[in-house]
Amino acid sequence: MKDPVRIAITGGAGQISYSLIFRIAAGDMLGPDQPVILQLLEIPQAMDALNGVVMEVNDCAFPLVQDIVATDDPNTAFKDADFALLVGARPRGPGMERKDLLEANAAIFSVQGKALNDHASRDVKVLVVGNPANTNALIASANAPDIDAGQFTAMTRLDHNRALTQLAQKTGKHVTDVENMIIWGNHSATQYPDLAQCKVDGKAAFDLVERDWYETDFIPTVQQRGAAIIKARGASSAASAASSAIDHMHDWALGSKGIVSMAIPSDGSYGIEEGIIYSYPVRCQGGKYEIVQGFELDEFSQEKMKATEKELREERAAVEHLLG
Ligand code: NAX
Repeated sequence: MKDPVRIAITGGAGQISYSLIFRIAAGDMLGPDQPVILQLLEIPQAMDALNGVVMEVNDCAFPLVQDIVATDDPNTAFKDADFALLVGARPRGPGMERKDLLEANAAIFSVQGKALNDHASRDVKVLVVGNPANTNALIASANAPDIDAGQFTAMTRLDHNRALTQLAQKTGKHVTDVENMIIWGNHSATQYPDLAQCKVDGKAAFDLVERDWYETDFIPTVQQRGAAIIKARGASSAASAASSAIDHMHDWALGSKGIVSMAIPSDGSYGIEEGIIYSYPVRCQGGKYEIVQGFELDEFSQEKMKATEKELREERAAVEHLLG
């Protein structure tokens, strides 16, 4: 049996974690031969609820779970963490402006960035799920100068998976027949789900779907899917978000089958400004991701990519004073 790895999860009593923790414990993220130690973080007011979750994990008698830590102290939660899934965040309250939301979360993610810097494994893989995810990841990274910035990522895999299904259903094929799906930019309504490089069963997606469907149906459906789930379910995406977080970490740690979307620090690729966390097409191998280069971008794509880049630059400007 392998040595256990330490997995920190914040927002452990929240709705995403109610699926995420159990699937990680079952081995879905790192495989059926990888024991885990779960290190769960909550705010003090939610510790009773978190302890209830711990009781349930214990009641599952998962063979892979070696230990569970439940705490309201980020320094304890991130101690020696090999993986950190930052799910807990401050939701938008009544009357809260976008700027207030950014600031409230910036406060949380700067504290967590420092705690990761001081206590986590130097190789920790960080995934930020809590919104605004891209900018929260930037803040955490800015507060963790001793950890390589490339180890801070944000989640656009849910958008990627949503896009796969939309295209597969439209073309009467299966998600596994779709290659080269790309989500560019921010995990927000400005994201750009791009079909220009996509193939379904080896055929160019643009030969199979109409341009009009792409522009007026596919793109807005993927961009607005979160709101559609809230409308239908009365609560935001939870199990699907957890599943995508598992896909993101699984592929990063163990390798991706093809191209997947990850929000990562921009290195200037595709003309995107450095210093923001931007979703790119990547391939993962040997515990590392690499941006897939060389895609040709038409004017339509470039415009959409710039629009979502602009939003990320504005988000960064709103929290600049917290970036250290
Ligand atoms: P919940 O409100 O159910 O749970 C969040 C939990 O985080 C709560 O239990 C809360 O007490 C805890 N929390 C708040 N501040 C904390 C802190 N400083 N330290 C530790 N825990 C803290 O939200 P849930 O539905 O689980 O969603 C969590 C986050 O994911 C939200 O920000 C949400 O917007 C975001 N999402 C991101 C997605 C993505 O694709 N990137 C999709 C799904 C989801 O909307």
